[in-house]
Amino acid sequence: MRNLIIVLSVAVGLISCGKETQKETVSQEVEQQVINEISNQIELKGTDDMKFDKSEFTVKAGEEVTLKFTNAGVLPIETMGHNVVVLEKDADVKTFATASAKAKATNYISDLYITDIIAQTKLLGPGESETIKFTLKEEGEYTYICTFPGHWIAMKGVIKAVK
Ligand SMILES: [Cu+2]
Repeated sequence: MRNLIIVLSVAVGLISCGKETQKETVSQEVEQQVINEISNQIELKGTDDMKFDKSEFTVKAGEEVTLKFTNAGVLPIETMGHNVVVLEKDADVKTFATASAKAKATNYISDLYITDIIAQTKLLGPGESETIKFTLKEEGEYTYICTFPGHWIAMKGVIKAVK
């Protein structure tokens, strides 16, 4: 899907010659990397600039999702570790993230709000990957974050589950 968006961007660039605004709109979509296509196979990367490479996915509700997460950075886990935690629809993301940021002994997952968690990876260091599987039973929007201290505000995205 990402490739398709880039191809479209080039095509618009060629046709619009001089219509700068149109070109800019399309390139912003590439930056955000919102995945509109429905697929239960998800690949996500975390980077040294404290970002996920994708901010939105759409999956089928009630069917198993496979999420492969990679820490694509080079900085050490102690200063730039990343994880992915998928939260329940009704979770208070800020409360969960704030508590988890203090839970160093349990790899930044607070045991106070364990029921908010649908799925999680381990805290990963540079070059590490982990694949997790989970099912989003109901339709709706599920937030995912990285719980390493200070990361969740920037490292946050949404998985939309549809029927
Ligand atoms: Cu992180």
